[in-house]
Amino acid sequence: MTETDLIPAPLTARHPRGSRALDATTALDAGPGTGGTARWLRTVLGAATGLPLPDGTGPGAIRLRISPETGKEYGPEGYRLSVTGDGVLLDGGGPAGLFWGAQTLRQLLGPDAYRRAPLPGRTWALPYTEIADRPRFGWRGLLLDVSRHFTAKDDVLRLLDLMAAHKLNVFHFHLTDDQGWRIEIERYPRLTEVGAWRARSKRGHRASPLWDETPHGGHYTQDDIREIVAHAAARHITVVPEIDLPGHAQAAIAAYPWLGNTDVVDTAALTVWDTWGVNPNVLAPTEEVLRFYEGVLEEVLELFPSEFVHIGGDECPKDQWKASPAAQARIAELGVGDEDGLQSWFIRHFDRWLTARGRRLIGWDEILEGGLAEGAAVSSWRGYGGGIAAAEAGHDVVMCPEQHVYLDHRQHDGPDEPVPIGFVRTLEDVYRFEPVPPGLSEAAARHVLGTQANVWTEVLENRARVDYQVFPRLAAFAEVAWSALPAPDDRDTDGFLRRMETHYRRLDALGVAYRPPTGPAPWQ
Ligand code: TNX
Repeated sequence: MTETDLIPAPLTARHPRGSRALDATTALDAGPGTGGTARWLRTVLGAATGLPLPDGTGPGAIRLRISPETGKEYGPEGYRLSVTGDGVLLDGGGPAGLFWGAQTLRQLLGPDAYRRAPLPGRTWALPYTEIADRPRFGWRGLLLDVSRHFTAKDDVLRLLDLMAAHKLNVFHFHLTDDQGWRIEIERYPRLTEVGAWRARSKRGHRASPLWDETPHGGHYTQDDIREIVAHAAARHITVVPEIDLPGHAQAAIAAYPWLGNTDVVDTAALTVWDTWGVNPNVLAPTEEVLRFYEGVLEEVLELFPSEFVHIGGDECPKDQWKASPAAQARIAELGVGDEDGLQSWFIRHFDRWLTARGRRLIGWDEILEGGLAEGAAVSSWRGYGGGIAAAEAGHDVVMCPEQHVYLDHRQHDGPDEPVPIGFVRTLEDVYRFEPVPPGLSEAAARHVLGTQANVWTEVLENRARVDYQVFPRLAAFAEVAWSALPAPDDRDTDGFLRRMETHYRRLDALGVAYRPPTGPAPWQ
């Protein structure tokens, strides 16, 4: 085990023999534009090491710089880190690159640098290092579904810290679904008063359909959201909010029954859904529904500065629209042909609406049905197919095929796996995931913004279970998203697993309840 077992692996790294001690006199020499990373180093590394890292210059200081030369060569997210007998220089291509470099510096200090208080008598040293690094993809994402099971705000903030430690930079926040609406919308208070609660809980443990009569729910106030977005921004993570429509909307319909297809279902009798699966209760295709969601999105845009806004678009069964005279009349009136056209009409509307406000729409690959809206980007989840079609048509895509990077799916085929759902994807499988499928034309490959791991929480009812499913696989995913790995068959899986031995010690220090390589403990 050695501190130089970096994950994700940097582009180039050399470690000459020797190391440089850090102590209470070690200063931070923070050049222009480096204040954010200096603050992070003092707070987070300061807590772990007990080192005050005062302001100062001189040969003993850790120099933080933003340099145009590094930016030119390695991009704004790239960095160079040099630790020699002469000093420590961390040089970012931009503020983000500098911050990712600080993550590498933390790894080099050893697993104890991930604790929240210093161990007595512990001394600190950085191994001599020459690193140049940059990410392969600009979109290195993680989706968390906070609808199926609510995640407390503190746990969201912790997950953002864990993402930063793995150099991931997009947090896809799945805020609404049939089973719960999780974001306060001031003009529609019932969305959270009613839509954030369901009467029963379904426990995911060992995927048994075990119900209890405990109400489940919770939501984030707008101030909670501001805090989450700011915490993410300080870690160079963009939060992409998702407001799912026109399917996955039963929580909203339960709060405001007129949003549903009232001519075919008694939507006033609907409650927040307490079952998993694809829900038949979808939005009615009316102007009033569009206005309602514009109102929601106006507040969402105020809270989230991200370029992309996710509007879902997945798994919208068309049966109610087929049965509804009102929906059929709309199809005729709008001249959209059929139910797929109606779905596409929803998405196109919000594509134009977001574009007019300087934002971009992203949706699940079902938004290809009935024709892709002009400016839309696609999250390709049902395999690569949707992403390939969209990229070849010149649309940006994020590759997150469920067969490879759905972290709610089981990570072993053993009988004692606590969450035995979906495809079996081991740590090694995730390490061999390739976001850009072979055969994609060069022009289309440029539209692959990156990749994303998705954590759906139907069967993940608490933090321990989320930790178990997400880790250690997120470490493999992070390396796939960041590092310049060869084609899957040529990847050094053994070398990665060897480096993981050090990484497990980091996760231990962080208190992450990952799946142990030896398999689940009986209580898991
Ligand atoms: C499919 S991914 C879904 C989610 C589920 C997930 C479970 C997607 C766009 N839709 O609603 O939670 O499978 O793995």
